[in-house]
Amino acid sequence: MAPFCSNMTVDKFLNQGTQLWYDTSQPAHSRLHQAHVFPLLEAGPVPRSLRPLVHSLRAIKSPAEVSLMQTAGRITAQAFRRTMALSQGDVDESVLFAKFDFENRIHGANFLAYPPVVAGGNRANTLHYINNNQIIKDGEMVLLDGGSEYFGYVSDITRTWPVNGRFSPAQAELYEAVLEVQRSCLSLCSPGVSLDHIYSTMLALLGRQLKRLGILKAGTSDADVLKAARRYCPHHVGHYLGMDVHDTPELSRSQPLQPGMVITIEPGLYICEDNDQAPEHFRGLGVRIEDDVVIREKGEPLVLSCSAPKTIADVEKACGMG
Ligand SMILES: [Mn+2]
Repeated sequence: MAPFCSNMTVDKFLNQGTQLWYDTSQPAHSRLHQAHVFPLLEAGPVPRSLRPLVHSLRAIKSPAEVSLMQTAGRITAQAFRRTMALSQGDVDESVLFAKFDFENRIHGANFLAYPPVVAGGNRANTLHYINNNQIIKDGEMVLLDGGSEYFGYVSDITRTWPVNGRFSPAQAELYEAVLEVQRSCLSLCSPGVSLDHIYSTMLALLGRQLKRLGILKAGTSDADVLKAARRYCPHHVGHYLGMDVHDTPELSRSQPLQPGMVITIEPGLYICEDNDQAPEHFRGLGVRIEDDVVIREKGEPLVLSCSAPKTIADVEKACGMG
């Protein structure tokens, strides 16, 4: 600290044309910043934050990092399987929450990566619902968005399933629609494609499904279909994943994906129970399916969450294991 603090040293340092790296927007020590650093910086050139550079380094995972994320994904996928097996008609969200937490930890996760969403019935339509304390009725679905942390790296997976173990025809129809879109989005996960591009594809595909399901009228204009898709899925298709759940936020989602990046793919359709535009049998249903994906140089992306049941047959089978 001492030599750096003298004005002379700073001037000399800056006169050499050296770039000063310092994060003025988020200083590590605010009192030190106020008292000592800020006065020195006022006169000098604008320092640059290292944050964007660190984020672009963090975005590309080494094989060792991928392997930690693979373990996080495997543990959480297994926790989904066991939580599905426990579900039954009329089950408390808190029971599924506790089971999911237990299964992650008992299989080696350090802790849950974030407060999970355990949303039964119409509560699935509240995006960040984390009360997780209501009864899920027989015949309703539960949306569980949860992830674990494994030695600094996280998973972030969502599955939606009927608590009584059998999809009703309407639930199955909506679920298949989201699953089809999710699969198409997964197939786009390759180098050179951006998250924003996958997002616009998702909106177009969801729009087509909304028409097919009769939620939108056949003659709806393309512009209105897109608008409706944004309304029925009011979140992005995914985000970068790594040490944080919403990792490297400095990194734009419009930049092309590169091998070694890890992202989530999580389309959803949410139809509130008070939506009188939608056919009655879909009201109160909300479905999201989320996987964690490693971008690879060639071929298929590596899906870290692939062992979490996803097809209707696999989900119903997992629910029947209890
Ligand atoms: Mn996510």
